[in-house]
Amino acid sequence: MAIQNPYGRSYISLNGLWHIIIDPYETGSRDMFGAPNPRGYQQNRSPDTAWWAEYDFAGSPTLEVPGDWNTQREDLLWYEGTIWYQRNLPDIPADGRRRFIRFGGANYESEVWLNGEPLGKHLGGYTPFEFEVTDHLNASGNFIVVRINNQRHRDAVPTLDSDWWNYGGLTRDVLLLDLPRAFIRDYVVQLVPGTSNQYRGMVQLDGATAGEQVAIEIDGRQLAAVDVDQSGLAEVEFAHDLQLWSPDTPTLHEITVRTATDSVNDRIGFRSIQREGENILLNGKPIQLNGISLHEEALTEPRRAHSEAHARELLNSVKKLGCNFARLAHYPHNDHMARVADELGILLWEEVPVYWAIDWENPTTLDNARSQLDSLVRRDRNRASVILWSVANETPVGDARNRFLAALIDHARQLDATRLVTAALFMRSDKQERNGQTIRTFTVDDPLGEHLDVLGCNQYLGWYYTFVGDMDSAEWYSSLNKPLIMSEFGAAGRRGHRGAADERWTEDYQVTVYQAQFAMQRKISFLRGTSPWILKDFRTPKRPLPGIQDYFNRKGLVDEHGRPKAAWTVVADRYAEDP
Ligand code: GCB
Repeated sequence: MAIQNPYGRSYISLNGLWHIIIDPYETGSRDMFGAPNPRGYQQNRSPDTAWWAEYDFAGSPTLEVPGDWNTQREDLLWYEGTIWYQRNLPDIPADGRRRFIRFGGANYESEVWLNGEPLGKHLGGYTPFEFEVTDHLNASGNFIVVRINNQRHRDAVPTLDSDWWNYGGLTRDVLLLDLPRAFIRDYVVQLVPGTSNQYRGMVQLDGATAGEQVAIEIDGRQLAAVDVDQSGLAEVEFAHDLQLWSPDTPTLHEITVRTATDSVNDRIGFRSIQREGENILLNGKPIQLNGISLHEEALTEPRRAHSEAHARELLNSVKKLGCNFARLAHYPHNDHMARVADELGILLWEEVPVYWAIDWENPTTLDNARSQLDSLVRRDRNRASVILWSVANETPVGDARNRFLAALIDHARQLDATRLVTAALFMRSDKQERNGQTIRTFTVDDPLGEHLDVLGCNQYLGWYYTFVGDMDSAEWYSSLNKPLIMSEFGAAGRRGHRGAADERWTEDYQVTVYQAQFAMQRKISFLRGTSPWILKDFRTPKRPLPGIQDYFNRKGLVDEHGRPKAAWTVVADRYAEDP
C-alpha cells in the first residue's frame, strides 16, 4: 500500500539530471549466454574502480528527470528498449527516521537498486511505486540505479497495440520521503454518498502499536479520535456540517491527520456522487457532464506532461472550453492532475490502460491490471474531482473479457464505494426502413453494462463509420436504465488545412462532424455527459499520413502546440449554451 499524499510529507526531490546508459542488448543485466550478469550496471562501476568495467555512468550523458526520454534526444524518439538511469544521493543522516524512494511513474518495467543492492521491481507505466531504503543507506556515497524497459508485450497492460506514443523513462517526479518510525501510511476521509454531513474514513499507520491514537481535524477542529487496532488500522465516522465541493464552488478544507509522532496535512473537498436511474447526482442533484478527453501530453509541446504547471495549463484550457468534466485517457495521469482539478472544480473520469486486445485469459495480466487500478484508486480516492473509475476502453465482448472486467469492477467498488464505475464501450449499429427512409439505430447493450454504474460509449459517426448525414435520423437506445456518457467522438483535421465542409482532414470537416454530433446527441434522452476526442493533437506511431498526420492523431481541438482549430468554438459554444 503506497504512502498517501507524498507531496504533503517531508521529502527531498530527486528530480534533475540523471546519467543514462542506453542498453538495447541488455548488456547491463545479462551475460553472453543470457544468464544474469554478475558485473551488472547496477554496481555503478567504471574502468577507474574495476578493471573489467566497460561502462561509466559518471562519464555518460544525462537526461532530465522527470521527463520522457523520447523527446529529450532525437535519437530516442522511437526507442523501445532498456535505458539505465543513475544518480548519487545527498548524504542522509542516520537519525532513526525512515526513508522511502517514491517514483510517481516510470514506463513500463522498472528495476531499482540502491548501492548495488536490489530494492525491487515495478510493472506498469503510469502508477506510483516506492521502496523503503532506511536500512540500505550508508553515511555517504549512496547511489541509485534504475533499469527501465518500455518494450511492449502481448500480456502487458496496455498490450502491443495502442493509439498513443510509448514514451519511456522516469516520466514523473522522484522523491525521497522522510518519515518518523511510526507514521501515517494511508488515510481516507469521505462524505457518505447521499448524505450532506456524514463522514467515513480510515487511517492506516505503519510501525505503530495497537492502541495508538489517531485524530482527524478539519479546518482546525478535531472531529474524530480513535485507537488503531493490531494492524495499525483505525476506522472513523463522524457527523459535521461543511460547505460541499462542486464545480461551481470547489471548496477545499484543511485536513490534518495526527498521531503522537506524525501528522500530515491535506486539502480535501467533500461531495456526493450517485447514480439514480438514468441520472448522475452530484450532491443529490442531477448533473450534466460537459467534458473533453485528454492524453498526458503538455498543452504547448508534444511530450509527456509531468508537473503541476503542466496540469494547470491543461486544465485551465479545459475550463476555457467551458467544461465541468474531463476524461483523463487512457491510463492514470500524474498526481498533480486530480489535485489541480480539485482546485479548479473539474470533475474527472480516471482510467486504467485496459485498452483493446488485452490478454483476457491470462491471470497474470489480470493481476497486473488489478494492481494498476488498485494504485490509482488508492492514490486518488481523497480527490473530490474524481467521480468515475473507468476499467476499460473499447474492449471486444466475450466471456473471458467480461469476467476480467467484472473482476476489476468489483475491485474498484471494494476499494472505494463512494464513486461510480464506468468503461468506454461500443454500441450495436442497425438499419431500419421506415416510411421509405433508412434510419440508423444505435443500441448500447454490451453485457458489461449490467455491472457498470455509468455507460461510456465511443462512437466515430461521421469519421470511421457512417456518413455525417446518417446522424440526422439516428436513434439511440439502451434498456439498461443507466446514464450514458459519449466518451469519444470527433474527427481529424490538420490545423491550417481548410477546405469544403465535407473535405476530410480539414478543420472544416471537423466542424461539420461536431455540428452533426451535437444535433444528434440532443435527442438522446439518457445522455448525461460528453468527452469528445480530444483536447489536443497527440503523438502516435499509428498515424503516418504524410503532410496531414506526420505521426500525430489530428483529432485535437488544438494542435500539438496548443493553437486552436475551428472546432474549438463549436464545442465551446455548445457548452456555453447548456452549462
Ligand atoms: C478510439 C480510441 C482512442 C483513439 C481514437 C481515434 O476509439 O479509444 O484511443 O485515439 O479512437 O482517434 O481513433
